[in-house]
Amino acid sequence: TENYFTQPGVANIGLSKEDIKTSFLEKLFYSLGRIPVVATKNDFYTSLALTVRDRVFRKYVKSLEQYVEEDARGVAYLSAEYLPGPHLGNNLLNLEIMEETREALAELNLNLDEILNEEVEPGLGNGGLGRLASCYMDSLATLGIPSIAYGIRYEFGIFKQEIQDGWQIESTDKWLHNRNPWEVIRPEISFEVKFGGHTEHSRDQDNKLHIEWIPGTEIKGTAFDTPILGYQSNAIILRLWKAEATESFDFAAYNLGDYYRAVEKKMRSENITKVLYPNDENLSGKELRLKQQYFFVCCSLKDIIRLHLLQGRKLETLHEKFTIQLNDTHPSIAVAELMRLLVDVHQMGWEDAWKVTQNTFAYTNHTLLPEALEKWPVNLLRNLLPRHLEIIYEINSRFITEIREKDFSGEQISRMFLIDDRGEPTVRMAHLATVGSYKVNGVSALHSGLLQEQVLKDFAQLWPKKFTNVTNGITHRRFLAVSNPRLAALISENIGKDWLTQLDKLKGLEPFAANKDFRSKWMQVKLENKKNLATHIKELTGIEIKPEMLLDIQVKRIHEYKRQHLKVLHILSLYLQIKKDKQNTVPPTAFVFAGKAAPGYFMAKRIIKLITSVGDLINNDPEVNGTLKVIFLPNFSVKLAQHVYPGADLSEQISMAGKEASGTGNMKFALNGALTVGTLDGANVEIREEVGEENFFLFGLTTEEVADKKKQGYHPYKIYSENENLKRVIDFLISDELTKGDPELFRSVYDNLLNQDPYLLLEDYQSYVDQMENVYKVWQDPEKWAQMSILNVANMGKFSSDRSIKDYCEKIWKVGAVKV
Ligand code: DL6
Repeated sequence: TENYFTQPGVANIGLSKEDIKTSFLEKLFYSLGRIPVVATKNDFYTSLALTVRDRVFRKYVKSLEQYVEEDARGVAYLSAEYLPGPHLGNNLLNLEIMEETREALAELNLNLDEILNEEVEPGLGNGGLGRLASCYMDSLATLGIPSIAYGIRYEFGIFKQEIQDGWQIESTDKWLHNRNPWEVIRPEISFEVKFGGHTEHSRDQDNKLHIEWIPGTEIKGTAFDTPILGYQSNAIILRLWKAEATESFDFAAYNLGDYYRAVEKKMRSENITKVLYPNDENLSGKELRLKQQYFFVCCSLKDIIRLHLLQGRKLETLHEKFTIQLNDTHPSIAVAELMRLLVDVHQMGWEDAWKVTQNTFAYTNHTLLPEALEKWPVNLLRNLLPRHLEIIYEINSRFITEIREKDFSGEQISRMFLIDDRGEPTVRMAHLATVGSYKVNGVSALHSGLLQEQVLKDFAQLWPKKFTNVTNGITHRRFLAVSNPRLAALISENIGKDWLTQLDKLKGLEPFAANKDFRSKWMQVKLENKKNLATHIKELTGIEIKPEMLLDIQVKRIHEYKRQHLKVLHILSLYLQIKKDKQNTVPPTAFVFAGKAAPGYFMAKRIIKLITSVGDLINNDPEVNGTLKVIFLPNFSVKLAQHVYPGADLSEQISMAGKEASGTGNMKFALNGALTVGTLDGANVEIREEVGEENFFLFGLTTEEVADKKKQGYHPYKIYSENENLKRVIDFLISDELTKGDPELFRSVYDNLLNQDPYLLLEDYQSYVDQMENVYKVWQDPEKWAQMSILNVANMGKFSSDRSIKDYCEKIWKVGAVKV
């Protein structure tokens, strides 16, 4: 490419202010046919996005050229979810043209921040899992790891959340409404995907078995590519598949009635990539979900094979040139699909194909929650993917033969079966992924340990070396450099800019914690960020808060195990203390919540109503609203998150120990200087280890204590009746003051807590309230708070996604960097 790019007259892709201005106007004139006086804000945004995309593609073609030239081993990352967040700001940072662009636009009387705000983000994920995949793309690109990320181009991403009368109301997310300037369609990269039908077995003259899958329907998957740029470095591609009807049915042969039937069929095919499913609903039996998984896996594997063969290689060496990471259990049908492609389509023998398969895949588990570990009914698989079911049975039978020779009990063997035939027979997809992969990892030290001790215990005994841990990480470039420019600037002024590529350089901040002048600058930055967040809060909810208040924030999906309602119990205890005991020892605090509840998750939606009802009560009560405010920010997204983390003082990470696989919000808060109140769950454990126990507010039972408590028999009612303060709070849930005449409103929450309390809120309540007292004590000593905040940031080096990706490269993938 270099010969091309250095020729005179080649399209201008320079990085100076003048180059950017010229390109921007060219895009406006020639790509959009607009002049400034009639252009909309979206036209300006699109022109700038296209200007930047050219420069990103310039980096991409160079990276690609290098990967091909070096014949490098690469990673294919398969994930059903991505949450990239807005691309524009991040690309400007990574190209290091933020200021040049700001100035170029200013000369045209345009404001960069307003244009950045125009971007609608792709909500192609539910939360942590999809966001993690996006952080990993950033680091893969930055580190120069030859890689390609595959997923689904959902037409409607995660639903839009509005709050009406305190309840969550969902509407569709039309992120493609204004077109998406970042993607490029690749009509030539498309694959047929079969569904249904039956298989036919036959033998040739040499008695070799041939199996043909005669499908019921076929659809087509077409690639849409988005370049993902690393910092000062390479770019990689995010390739998302869109489902389309195949052209194979002959419209001309249809009479009028059949023509409409044919169109209907086309619409049905396209349904496959219409919408993202929420992750915390029971999806077993949701045929469309399985279709989505198979659809994107099939297209991605065919594409990987295409890329492999394109370079003149043999399929037997696939695992030498590619490693495929299964991001959670969602893509695990890939194990059966690769076997099918190798054995049925490419005529490889079973043993050879199995060797390639087992050496190609690696599997990351992201949850221990049984309801989230996929199990597909055998009958559904038989109808939709009949050949895959045969392959799964064959894998199962060979695997069982293998382990029967080992020292396993009958009970262990049946626990390891790929097929669970207690009740309606189902396929345990996590077992398929484990058997078909060369490595299996969890996402924090605690979670990886529990995975090996509980969910995949027998497999860990069988293959101890197969199991490992890679603690999650986040991209500090998006979550500090882009979203918290004030703090980023203060850090760089004092320790230089190396932290952008080596986060452990933040350690250099440690001595500054003792410097009064620095502490004051640090807290001034925080205050400015809090003012910015207060403006957003006012815009989104109409509620005013004073930026000097303690901003105590919990943002994440709403789920009982994450215990947003434990925070509510605490807020109510403070409220009742002020109202009934006329005692006000609480510092002025704004409690901020945000997060979506799965549309079919009754309790989670109730918890949102509980938060907003407590908010209505407190925010409208003049006796307390100078001290307490309760805010629920609607429609949490990456974009909104980028305003929230920089403004937080206190980060709430209060899940019941053993339930949160890792958490990554915990890392984003701490990186932005918030202190954490949390349990020993997920990555909290490692965050506390890094920042020091004296800089972390710990409470609650440990995982072992939770297990013991449950074993002994847990009696929430007893705790309630023995703790007067708690009793008053719980009773308040069904009081007229809160429910405004509808005593049933929170009855389900009340009953659940008193009768089952599966997530031990009552057990952990007192310890939480006590630790919050400690938080308030420290908050009243601003110098100490500032010191702790600085020490938190200084010790966040471990939680960069660059470190995670290096761990994957070393411990799992054995892939090296190819830097441009
Ligand atoms: O690993 C990313 C992220 C973790 O940080 C969260 O703790 C974990 O809950 C999440 N897992 C999922 C899996 N699906 N479900 N449910 O989203 O992964």
